[in-house]
Amino acid sequence: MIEDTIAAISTPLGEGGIGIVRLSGKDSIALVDRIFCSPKNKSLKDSKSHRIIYGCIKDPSNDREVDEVLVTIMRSPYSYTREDVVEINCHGGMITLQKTLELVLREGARLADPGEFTKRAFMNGRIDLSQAEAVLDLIKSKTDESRRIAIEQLQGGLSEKITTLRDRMTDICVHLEAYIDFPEDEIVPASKHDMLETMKDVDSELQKLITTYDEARFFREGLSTAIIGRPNVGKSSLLNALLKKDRAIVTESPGTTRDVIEEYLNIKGLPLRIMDTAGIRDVEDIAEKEGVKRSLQSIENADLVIAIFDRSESLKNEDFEVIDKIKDKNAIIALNKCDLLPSFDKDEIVSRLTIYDSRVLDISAMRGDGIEELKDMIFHSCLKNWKEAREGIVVTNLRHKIAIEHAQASLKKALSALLESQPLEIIALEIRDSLDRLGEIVGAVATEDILNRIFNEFCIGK
Ligand SMILES: Nc1nc2c(ncn2[C@@H]2O[C@H](COP(=O)(O)OP(=O)(O)OP(=O)(O)O)[C@@H](O)[C@H]2O)c(=O)[nH]1
Ligand SMILES: [Mg+2]
Repeated sequence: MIEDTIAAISTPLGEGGIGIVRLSGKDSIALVDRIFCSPKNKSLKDSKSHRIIYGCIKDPSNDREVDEVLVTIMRSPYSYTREDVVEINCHGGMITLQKTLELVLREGARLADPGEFTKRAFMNGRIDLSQAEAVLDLIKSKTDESRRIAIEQLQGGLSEKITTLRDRMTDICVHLEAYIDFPEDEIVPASKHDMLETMKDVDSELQKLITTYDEARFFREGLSTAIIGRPNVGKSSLLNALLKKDRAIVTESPGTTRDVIEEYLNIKGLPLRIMDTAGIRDVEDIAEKEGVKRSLQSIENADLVIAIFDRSESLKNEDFEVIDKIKDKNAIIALNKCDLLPSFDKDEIVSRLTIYDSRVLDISAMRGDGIEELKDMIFHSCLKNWKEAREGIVVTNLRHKIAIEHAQASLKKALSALLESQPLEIIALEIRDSLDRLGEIVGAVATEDILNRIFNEFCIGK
């Protein structure tokens, strides 16, 4: 049983129509009662759950009104945290909210830590750990697709999947332990066969979950994409064409862009963090040199590189340098200025790379030709398995992926131990380990350290 009552401002800082001070804990109703008064002197304590009561917040030290409010009470266990929750809907100004929070703290509430409301929902068993993390994903989602994945996880999609897999492994464990307890019994071939089949099947289910991660991560964190090329090929023009606005400076003189320019773009729900960079060439100018250095860094860190070449001029040494830099990167080749006469064959580039023809296209950043095709290409270049993945459960969280990988590694060890007829104790040990790893995802096995790391990412008031 958690003893103290917590409080925080749950709405964003700044001005708004309303702002909410939220409390959770066993004293929250009595506590707000001491600073609240309704026109008919109705006390919150006597109000039914899930009602909204009109009144005002008063400072008991001087009996002055602080704000006119609506108070919602949600009694345990039917609340976000499963504790008594009170939400005070104030006018949405910083001072009224802060003053109300101050009074609540003065009356005995403690300021909530980041994510503490959600942590209580977890501690009190309303949601498991993966669902708590989904709350954060939902708040942070940047596109409709990332929102969809988060809400599915919040509703328990991943938890259910993990629980089913754990149940199947627990069955094996129980079976094995029965044999261990009666060492005179030989393991019957039929049951060994069944165990092997189950283990192989669980293994492939785990593998499927792991492969969904990379693609899903793009929806959550965004796909970082660098536009690169030698000076003057039209990198900034392409950025502007993709954004449909004049974001970056475009001029006819090479070396216009010096800094990396970063913008966000939404392609069919996929959030793209797109970077326009300085043209790559050997220069003496200090500022431009630094720009080139940053361009090269952005190639390193990008999930996808769009390499631009000016097709109206023959390829130059600097172009070959660009080709060299993207050799082992996930890349798309854009041959720009297709409104002009071409001066080289695209094979001159493709033959130097392992890229397929399907990753090369003609565009005109100036006229807008090929921009929609480029967007399609960006989407598909990173989401090869997405169509199948989105129909099932998707893993979006690195912590979950690592736990699944560990679980799979232990399961594989158990599998080969069983095949090699090693002692059953060893097999059982590995399966137990695998179970624990999966348990970390839902929080069945969770250390204080894991919990702190997760909830510290939340904002205060959630
Ligand atoms: N004809 C034609 N000209 C283009 C096209 N795209 C860009 N340009 C021109 O090419 C020149 C260079 O364009 P930028 O977008 O500044 O090129 P950049 O690659 O960003 O150049 P740096 O920032 O100097 O590296 C400008 O004069 C543009 O108008 C195109 O599709 N067709
Ligand atoms: Mg530029």
